[in-house]
Amino acid sequence: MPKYQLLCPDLSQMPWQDKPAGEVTNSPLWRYSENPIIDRNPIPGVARIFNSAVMPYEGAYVGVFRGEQTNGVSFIYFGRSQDGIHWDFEKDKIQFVDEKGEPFMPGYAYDPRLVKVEDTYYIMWCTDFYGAAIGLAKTKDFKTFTRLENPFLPFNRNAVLFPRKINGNFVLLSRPSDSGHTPFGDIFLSESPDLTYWGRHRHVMGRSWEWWESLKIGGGAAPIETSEGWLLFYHGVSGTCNGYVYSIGGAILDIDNPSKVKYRCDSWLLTPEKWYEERGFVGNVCFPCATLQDNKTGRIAIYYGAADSYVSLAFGYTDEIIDYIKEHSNVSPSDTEIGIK
Ligand code: BMA
Repeated sequence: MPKYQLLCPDLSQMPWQDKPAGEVTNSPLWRYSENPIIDRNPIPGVARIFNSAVMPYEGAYVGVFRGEQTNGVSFIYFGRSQDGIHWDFEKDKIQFVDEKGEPFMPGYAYDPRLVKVEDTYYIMWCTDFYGAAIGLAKTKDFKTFTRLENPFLPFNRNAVLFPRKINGNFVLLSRPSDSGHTPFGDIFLSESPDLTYWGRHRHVMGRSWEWWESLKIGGGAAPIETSEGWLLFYHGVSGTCNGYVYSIGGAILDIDNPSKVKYRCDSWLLTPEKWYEERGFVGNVCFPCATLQDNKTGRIAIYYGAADSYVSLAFGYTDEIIDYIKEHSNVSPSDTEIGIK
């Protein structure tokens, strides 16, 4: 019986591989031995798929994938999988329409997240709104993708919805930024009753004194509801003399008031170490965008982009991840306050 409960449906057939015996990993996570699961040139005209999100759907899996075309511009592509590991992609990018059914395509789209709230699936991505901003769309059938109004002014990235309303409102994490490669950044939270009007903005957590996340941080996978709070996998960036290094971090947010951080791991949970993370279009990037989890076993699979070139998988048990975050927790006064000034 797991110590901490995952408040999510069973997903006993989710991708999984046991922890390799006798390996020092310095983390409660371990990598899938067959990584990367999506290699280069996965679709005609698309050079790389990375930073992508998946979801269980009708007994199998669907996903929204960042496909960087051979002209260097990213859009979102739709894929299906029977096992969550081997993916079939649609050849054309997702064609978004507006609420009247008219074409409403972004100029570019990258780093999609996919979250189900009630009976609807939402996609959030970084869109072109006179500069980098948050794009938002919804679908119920993965056939029609209806793009909604952009929730925020530019510049902003790394939006991810919570998988249920909290105190009656939709809640979205985001990371205000600049128009370029953003050498700063904290995670904020905003609420909306209708996904059109957003407010009650709160600071959740900032870059920390820990060197691995001292430059900027950004939301990653949709927060996972557990008996201990919202388990958040996010990315933390270190600015080294050789460029940015993106690692995966972990925190636990208060269940009713998620702008309060209960625990925050002072050490990364996964950092670039394998060839497919260190070497690629942009080396030294582990960028989490989605998880799958099973409440019976407490298993979690993390989907992360590797080196802006591949999609990879890491695994862990909820109990071990939460215990590790608690044992290595270092929360600052700005993490634990309500987040408004
Ligand atoms: C960020 C985003 C991510 C990317 C990362 C590293 O600014 O653009 O898509 O993975 O940089 O290049």
